[in-house]
Amino acid sequence: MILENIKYGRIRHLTLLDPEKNGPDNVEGVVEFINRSGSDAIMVGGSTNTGPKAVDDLVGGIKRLTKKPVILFPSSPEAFSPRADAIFYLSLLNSSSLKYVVGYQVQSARLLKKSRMEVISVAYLVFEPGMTVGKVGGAQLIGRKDIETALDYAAAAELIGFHAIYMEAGSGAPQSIDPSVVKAVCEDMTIPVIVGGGIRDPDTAKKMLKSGAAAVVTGTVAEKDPAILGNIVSAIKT
Ligand code: 1GP
Repeated sequence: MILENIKYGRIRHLTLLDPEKNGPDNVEGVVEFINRSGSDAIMVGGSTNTGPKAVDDLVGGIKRLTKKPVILFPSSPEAFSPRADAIFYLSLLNSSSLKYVVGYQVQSARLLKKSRMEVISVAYLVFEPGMTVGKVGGAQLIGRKDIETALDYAAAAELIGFHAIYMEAGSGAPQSIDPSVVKAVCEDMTIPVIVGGGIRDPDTAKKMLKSGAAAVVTGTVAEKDPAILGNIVSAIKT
């Protein structure tokens, strides 16, 4: 079970691959780096609407190259592949658009119930600067140091019954969420907290885990500087 593995520290680092930038024909190099780095799982998704073919082709391509679990991180119900091991069933709690809070969940629920995929319900919280997901998702961005608002959302996520929380600053963010916010939220939570967006060096990644995050996500480093990916994963695991 992927959720259990996140909860009990067996999945501590996830690498995000965007189907818009990666396809079955060019993914070999990056998956080789992921395999070598020791990253524990691969998330497939992006902020822009990606069709099922691009997602399924990428999942299939990844599956041929690694045994690591593949988790869908969908921008819409279209971004689905039955070949993935699990899906982050996202509710963007701080979106001003009902579609991202619950509409997409309603559209995909029956299909997911029928599939044999592990469905992990995730309260998705987008912080400043938010980048593309902040804009596309209509997020009322939470300040990167705004502990009180983060605690409000996280407590609501726990009481509503989400399996996990994903707090992120947006892919490509120049700065991650402040570790003080991660610490305050994690101290108050019984469900695992995953952190991503703007994490580009081993020190920041380690700080997130020391602050109580169950796992961190990196995307941009795998595309821009795969060598750093190995350093980040090593730092997390020591
Ligand atoms: C986005 O956290 C991921 O959900 C990846 O962010 O590309 O900034 O690493 P980066």
